[in-house]
Amino acid sequence: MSSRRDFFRFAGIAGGAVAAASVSRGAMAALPEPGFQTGPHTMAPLVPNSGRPYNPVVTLNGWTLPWRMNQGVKEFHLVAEPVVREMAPGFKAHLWGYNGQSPGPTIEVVEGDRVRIFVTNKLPEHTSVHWHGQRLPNGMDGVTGLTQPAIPAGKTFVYEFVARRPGTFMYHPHGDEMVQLAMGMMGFWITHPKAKHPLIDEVQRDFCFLLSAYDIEPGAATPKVAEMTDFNIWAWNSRIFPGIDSLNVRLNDKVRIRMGNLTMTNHPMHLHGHEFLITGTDGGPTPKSTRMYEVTTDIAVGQMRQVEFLADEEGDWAFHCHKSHHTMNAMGHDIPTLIGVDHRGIGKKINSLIPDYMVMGERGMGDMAEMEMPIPDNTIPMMTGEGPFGSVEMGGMFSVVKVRRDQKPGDYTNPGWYKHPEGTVAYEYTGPVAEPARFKAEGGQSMPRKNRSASDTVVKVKKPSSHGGH
Ligand SMILES: [Cu+2]
Repeated sequence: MSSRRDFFRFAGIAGGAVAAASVSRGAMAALPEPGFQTGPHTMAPLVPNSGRPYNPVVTLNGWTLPWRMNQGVKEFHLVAEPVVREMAPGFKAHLWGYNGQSPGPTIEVVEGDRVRIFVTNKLPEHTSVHWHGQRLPNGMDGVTGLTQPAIPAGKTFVYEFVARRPGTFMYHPHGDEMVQLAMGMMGFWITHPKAKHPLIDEVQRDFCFLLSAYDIEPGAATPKVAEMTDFNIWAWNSRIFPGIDSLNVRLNDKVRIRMGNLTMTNHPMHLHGHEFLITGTDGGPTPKSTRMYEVTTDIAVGQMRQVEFLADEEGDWAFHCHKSHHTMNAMGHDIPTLIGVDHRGIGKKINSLIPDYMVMGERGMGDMAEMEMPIPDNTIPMMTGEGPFGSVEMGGMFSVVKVRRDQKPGDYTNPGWYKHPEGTVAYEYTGPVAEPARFKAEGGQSMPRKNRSASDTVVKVKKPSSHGGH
């Protein structure tokens, strides 16, 4: 966590040559100054200093856009532009985003606020902004061609509406969507309740992030935008583990996590060590009668979900997408399963022909996290992250909820690794190991086969081979 000041640069829009060409100097002076962010760090919550009060959220590896009040209207300024996003240390992607980063800044408002958003387009092509999930006048819905003309490159458009219902929302372009979403154009929107709401509890920590996916070839920096299914970068707020900050909370805090899915597949989000309730969906807060305790919730494409739990177990709790390929970083997928194959000697022979060749996967692929393979520049290893007990062997959509007794209220700094009390960590057994008794008699089927084949068929599992749906 860094102070907001470190990463903010407030830039007068009049300095931007592209924007200046489209709006007169006098009009420019009337625009709210857009805040910009240059780093991928989780910024401290932006406590409102004007307008109605609320408890601000913390955007994981992101930030909240400042606003100005103009005669009772909350004014924001979004600048759509090419950005460089550090997705993890050592891996930078050339994306499109808003105000210096992808995703764009989180917009936080209060139910009933009249909101005016200036959108300046500094992209090489037209765009628009759709306010995903909001009730608003049709002409403010941001669908290029249907509800408005596209915002041409270099121009500034204005959106204005009242944030009518509290909840968790997103924003993204609705014009050349395939390209612009694949390039990282998206942001979070939160409408806080204007008063105590029977279905919205007070929480001590309120986090949010967007699920996004990219197809970036190892060694490249720009996503392939025509990809439909074969993504290789699975990100939270355009960050991948170990580049995703931990969610640091105090023991017995009530914690809310808001997520939105702008990838092209669903993500079953799974929290260790606690059970959560789904307290919000696309339609806002959920009726209490619908709430069930879960440890995994699936978020479909285009959906928002908010979950809440009492962080009453100390420790470092994994929090991740449960599709195991989504907790991996870029890798080649056209590899056969080699588990159980005896490679002795083969590697040496191939090395005499191809010096960098490594035999991989004969005992599973966990070793790969520790191998020092030659990889192209600007490529992150497919799974990594050094924990207190070795490699975490994860990548992609993975982070850690750190629950600590001595975390101060309102302190979001990383407390470091959990110090497990003596005798509470799984350990190696070194005594004698007896062969376990196994059931040997035939049977157990509800419908026994009439004629058994002479020999048993043993099926071998093949993983992971080439597959398109990753
Ligand atoms: Cu996933």
